[in-house]
Amino acid sequence: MADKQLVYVDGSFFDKMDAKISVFDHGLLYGDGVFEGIRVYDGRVFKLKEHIDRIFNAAKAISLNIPLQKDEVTEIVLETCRKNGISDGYVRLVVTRGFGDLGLSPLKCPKPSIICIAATIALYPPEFYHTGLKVITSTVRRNKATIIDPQVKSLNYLNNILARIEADRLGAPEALMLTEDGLVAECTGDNVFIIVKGEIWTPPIHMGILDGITRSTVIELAVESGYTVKEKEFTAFNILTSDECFLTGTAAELIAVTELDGKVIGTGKAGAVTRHLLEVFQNYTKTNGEKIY
Ligand code: PXG
Repeated sequence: MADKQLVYVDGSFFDKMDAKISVFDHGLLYGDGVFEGIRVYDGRVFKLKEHIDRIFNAAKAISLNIPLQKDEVTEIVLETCRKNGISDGYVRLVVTRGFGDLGLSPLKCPKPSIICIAATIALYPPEFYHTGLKVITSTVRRNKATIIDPQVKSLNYLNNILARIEADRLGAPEALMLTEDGLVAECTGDNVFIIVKGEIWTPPIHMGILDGITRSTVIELAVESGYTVKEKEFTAFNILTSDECFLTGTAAELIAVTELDGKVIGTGKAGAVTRHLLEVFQNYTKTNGEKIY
């Protein structure tokens, strides 16, 4: 990693302390914008095409016209990694609605802003992958797709932050979020899976969850490895009575959950399927991704 952190903002690279956008940007004033969190492994950007496609879809869903082509945004991500000498780390790509006035209407925001930050990443301590996470269920329900669709990875993350505050207060590393109907949706920054009698279950996207890129990758790898994977609705009861539960996300990769609200899941340790899939996933990350250099 280079000494100085250089941040891309609208066509130029700035020193970390000089990388700024306007206080009139609707990204700040209203959380109006979209973002991606992307992982870099051994000089390759993992699932870059999928992240670029997802941010363009999210932008489209909120009528935000990204003023560049996909290949240009792809190059911004790669160049930001190069400028910062990143071989392993994390990229935050942000598109805001841009400079506007104090009214809500995006009609007053002529030009979206594009920001790209490449940094190192804070990971869970390695022992958590053996002991598993002790997760709590948040009283905050996940946004309904008909109100703010969780498929849009928007700059408005208050729903998740409110759940994370509850987890922090209880000393838990993640919070499980339910739908308004009390079905399992996802965690604040991770998708949820359980193992039931040898089958792998995960909630379907239409329930109102983020279409996680790690989630899709794990489903694909699990099917290739011979597991039966079902996208189906389930409740906290199914988590508590499951053989194993794990979360997937860009930062966490694939990590066991061994307690929910103080109740032990399975053996209370990371289970065999979870450990196997983590190994398969980590092997996959070693050989896949867009080369930076
Ligand atoms: N659900 C939500 C609500 C998320 O925000 C995931 C699931 C997992 O998706 P991916 O595509 O990463 O497999 C996310 C992703 C952070 C951070 O800084 C959060 C995410 C990703 C990277 C970093 O907390 N959330």
